[in-house]
Formats: sequence, C-alpha cells, structure tokens
Amino acid sequence: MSSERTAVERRFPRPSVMGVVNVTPDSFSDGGVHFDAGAAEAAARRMLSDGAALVDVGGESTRPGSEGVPLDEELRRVLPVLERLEGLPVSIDTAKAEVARRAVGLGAELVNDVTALRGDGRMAEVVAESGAYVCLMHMQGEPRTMQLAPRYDDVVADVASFLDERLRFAVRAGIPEERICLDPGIGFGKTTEHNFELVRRLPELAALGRPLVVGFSRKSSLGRVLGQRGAKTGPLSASVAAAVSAYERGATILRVHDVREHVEALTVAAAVAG
Ligand code: HH2
Repeated sequence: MSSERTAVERRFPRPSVMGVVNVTPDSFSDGGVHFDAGAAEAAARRMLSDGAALVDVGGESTRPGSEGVPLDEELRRVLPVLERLEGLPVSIDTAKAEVARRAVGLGAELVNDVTALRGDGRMAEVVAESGAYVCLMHMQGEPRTMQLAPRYDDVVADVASFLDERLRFAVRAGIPEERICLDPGIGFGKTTEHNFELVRRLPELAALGRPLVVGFSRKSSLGRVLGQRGAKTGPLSASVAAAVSAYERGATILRVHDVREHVEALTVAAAVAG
C-alpha cells in the first residue's frame, strides 16, 4: 500500500479545503454542534458536497486550556463517525497512535497530528506502516498552557527549524517525504502578532519543500485584530481573508469550518493567480 500513494501535492492540489468536523463537546468555536455521530456525518457529507477535498474528524479539543481526553472516550467519539464516512476522503485529527491506527483501518487517508509525532511514541510507526499521509504541526508548549506566554526569538525561523527537524524525524522513521505536509500551527502557543507574521512570511516555510496546511478559521486572533479584545473566536469574513492570504503566500490545504464560503473565495483567488 505504502508505495501506491501519490504525493500529497498531487492528491491535494493547491488550493484544497479541509473541512473541520469536531466530534467534541468543547471545541473553541463549534463545541457540541457535531457531538452526535449522525450530526457529524451529515456535516461531513455537506462539507464534501460543498467542495471540501477532505474532512478532518477529531474527538479531542486542543483549544487553549484544554486537558485532553482518555483513549477510550476519543475512540467512542470518532469511530462511529469514521464508520459512517467509509469510502469518503477523511483525515483523523489525533495525537494518539491507537486512534490513528483504527481510523486508517476505516479508510482515513491522512493523520493530522498537532504534536508532530511527539505525543505518542508509536505514532510514527503507525503512520509509516499504514501508508497514510501525515500533517506535522508546530505547537509551542501544550494546549493546557500554550497561550500563557508564547515567546520566540524569530517566530518564523523557530517554526521553520522545528518543522524541518520533525520532517527529518518522520523520514528517518520510514515515512516517505512525499506523504508529509507541514503546518505552522496558527494559535498553538502564539500571540496575534505571531500568527499574522507566520502567514505574512509563509514563503519561508514553503521553502522547506513540503505542502503547507494552514488553519486560521475562526481563531481568536481574527476577532482581536478587528478590535474585539478578549475575543475567543473570529468571524467568517475574517477567516476567508486569512485563508486567501495564506493561499497567495503558498499554502496548499486550508483547514476551515465554513467550507462553501472558503471554496468560493479560494476558487476566485486561484482564477486570479492563473
Ligand atoms: N487547529 C485546530 C485543531 N487541529 N490541526 C492542524 N493541522 N492545524 C490547525 O491549525 C488546527 C488543527 C483547532 O481548531 P478546532 O479543531 O476547530 O478546535 P478544537 O481544537 O477546540 O477542537
């Protein structure tokens, strides 16, 4: 199976939209909305018919301050949804190797690991053996504490060197480079200024040579830049602007909650880019 997978960038050409399906009671922008397996399935199917290239199913919130959920609870949340979506393009948003293993067994094509293979010692092996694609994301600290005091010498240089190191680690663990994409981790241990600087200087991350995933959708920095101090989320209009800006600076996969609006905006941006 492993050698049959085409490169990430051929499977998901620029721009591709990844729709977010949070099967959680507590996600930062849509906690509880898709907590029921039937509601999650319906949302995923709607996202795919609205033009998403794949849907990202997750059973554990990583919002600032969150504690994480036990393995059996995460499996209880995501497996029924993955079963209902078998045969459709799905990624699994998890840091747990066992969740990834079961998800790939049910057809998940991509493992979206916000810990970049650092959270579970078995994750690299599960990805390598399964032949799945993997997204390696940057995070400073851990969700419980990451927003307390994010600090960098140069946020873009620090994120680039982290992603480069994780890319090499993944390749050493037997995951072919063409199956790997990278993500700066908007909002994961970053201030509003850090998040915007990462998008502004995205070409420096694209220079690592792997497709970039960017997830700015609804994140609080969007509300804050609009003058809403203490915002927990940002509006759709701002999410679309951030996604288009990221695309224009080299992002390949845009991870979003509101698929139709992003697909429309990105289609126009791609037409302009020619
Ligand atoms: N953001 C979130 C979760 N997973 N994965 C990647 N690769 N990139 C991201 O930016 C990213 C991610 C947070 O958003 P959401 O899933 O809506 O919220 P929560 O973690 O509260 O469930």
